[in-house]
Amino acid sequence: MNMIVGGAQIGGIQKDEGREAVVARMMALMQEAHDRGVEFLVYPEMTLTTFFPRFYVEDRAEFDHWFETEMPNAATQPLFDMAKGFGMGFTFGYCELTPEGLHYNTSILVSPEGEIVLTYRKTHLPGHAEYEAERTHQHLEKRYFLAGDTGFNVVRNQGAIMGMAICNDRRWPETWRSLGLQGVELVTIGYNTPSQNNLSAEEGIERRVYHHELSVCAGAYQNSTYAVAVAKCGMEDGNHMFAGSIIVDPDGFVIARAQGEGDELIVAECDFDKCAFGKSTVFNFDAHRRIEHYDRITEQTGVKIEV
Ligand code: CDT
Repeated sequence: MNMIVGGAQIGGIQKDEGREAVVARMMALMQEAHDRGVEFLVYPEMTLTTFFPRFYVEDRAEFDHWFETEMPNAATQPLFDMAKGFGMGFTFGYCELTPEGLHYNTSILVSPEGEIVLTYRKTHLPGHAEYEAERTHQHLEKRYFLAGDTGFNVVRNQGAIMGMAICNDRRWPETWRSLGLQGVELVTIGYNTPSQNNLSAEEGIERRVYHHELSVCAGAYQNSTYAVAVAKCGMEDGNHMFAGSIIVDPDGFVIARAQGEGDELIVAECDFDKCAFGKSTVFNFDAHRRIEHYDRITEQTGVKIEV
């Protein structure tokens, strides 16, 4: 079964840029995607706002304006309407504030009929919760978000088994295997990755981009699935985030790659029948996994050295 899949990379969003302006950019990419035959489109993590966890506020309620209390809402309804008109499925990330007052870094998957058919709340939150004066850059996701409560689920959408992960999740094999064990055929990943956000002078942008690509290619190969990883990138409020949006096939090869750091569409035709080869041979989980040796994966969080 073939599907033309797109990744809508979004260039930097500045602090003062309103949701309507961002949605207009998303719709321009959706129009281009439709013109190129895209049937399912992937947008980044936190698509609607600047990547505000780089900023510290003592009273976190001052940042509630970055969060959405309903979805779709007035700003995003035109995007939902456009997709429905095109018969296109899509996914994007945003900051969710629930009626119970809980804050999540969330991604939704929307069917071509305009229904939200899967919601995912980010599991692996990088960074820290308090201001750290010794850092050159703050990364305060643990201050502004709760760890997600959904776990990694899949949905059958447009004939393919789809699942979502968000940014830092892509670096963890547990993410991929949780989806792989449900037969996933397309993993979507939105990300915002600062080019500099820790104290290590050695870790340049090339190494960061390599680690991103390595993680996505390995995850796709080891679970025999397509993956679409899409950046929000470029300069945001004087801070750089790398681009590097890619579509990867079940062999772990990059089949589409963004060229720049701005708004840009990448497109690839995915043949989901190709997922079956890896899933039935070297990664035939039923035949080859040895769960009797995997207890540590779920019983232990950090490293314990006992020798
Ligand atoms: N948004 C997000 O999760 N970013 C993190 C930055 C970690 S610093 C290497 C990421 O894993 O890309």
